[in-house]
Amino acid sequence: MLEIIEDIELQTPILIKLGGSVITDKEHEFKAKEETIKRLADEIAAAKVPAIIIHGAGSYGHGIAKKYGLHFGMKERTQFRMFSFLRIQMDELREIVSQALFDVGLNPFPIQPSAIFTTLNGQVFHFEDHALLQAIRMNFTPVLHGDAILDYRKGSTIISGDLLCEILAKYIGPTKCVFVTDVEGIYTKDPKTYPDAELLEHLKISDVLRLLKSGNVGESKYDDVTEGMRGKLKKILPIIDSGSEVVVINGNKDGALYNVLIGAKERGTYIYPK
Ligand code: ATP
Ligand code: IP8
Repeated sequence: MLEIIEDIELQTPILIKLGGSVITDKEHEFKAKEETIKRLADEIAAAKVPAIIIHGAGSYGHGIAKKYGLHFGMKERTQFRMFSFLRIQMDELREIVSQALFDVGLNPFPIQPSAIFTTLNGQVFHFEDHALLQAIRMNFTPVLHGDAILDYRKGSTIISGDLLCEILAKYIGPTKCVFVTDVEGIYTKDPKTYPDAELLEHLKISDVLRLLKSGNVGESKYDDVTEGMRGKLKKILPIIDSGSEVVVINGNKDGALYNVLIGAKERGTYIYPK
């Protein structure tokens, strides 16, 4: 008879959101940036911290979701077909990320979010958490991602990796949540459009609320059904509320993720609970 492993002390993992803007080429549909993914995997392994990896969709998901309105729901035959197609693409991207983590010696536990979450009118209705919790207890590195989800009322919805960070932060209470994107953090306005935009290195909740009101934090220029950096900021508020520190950094910069994971100095936006 096997001993049941369920009473191991839970080591609080750090949540790492690998943005679709870093791990995929947003100029070309279904193109992963495999070298960047390998380097980020290397940095995660080198930091030797327990982590949950949540990745975005980038060019594997936002284009199809937008074209077929899968974030609004499903009524037509083509949409059902495209829902399946999008799900397969996300499985493929998750496999690339998981394989990279495996190759650097970690033990990834890939999880398909659409198999453990359902929604009702876009709100999470059901979350089957047992395998995820057990994977954390057993020191696996869970890998989840933004996904196309079955919705009891609308047929389908899209949940972002950022929303998964919010849900898991409330659930697990990580000390830190790191958002890895293609810019160095949150700026006074979109740095890709405005060269005079300034990086905001330290933010409090009141600053985040002010930024959201200002309308200066938006989407990238590419297809995006989850509100881009603005959507991220909205999810960051409840994450901060749950007591976790939030950091936004540039994943295209060598060593930035490693530095943040080990608590070394790194350029980025730091948002604190107090
Ligand atoms: P995905 O949603 O595919 O996972 P991601 O999480 O990596 O992607 P995006 O949603 O692409 O990130 O958001 C990052 C983009 O947000 C940047 O490339 C930038 O152009 C845009 N952006 C808009 N406003 C701001 C701002 N005020 N500060 C920083 N970035 C901004
Ligand atoms: O890239 C979106 O997740 P995100 C998921 O984290 C899909 O916003 C399938 C578009």
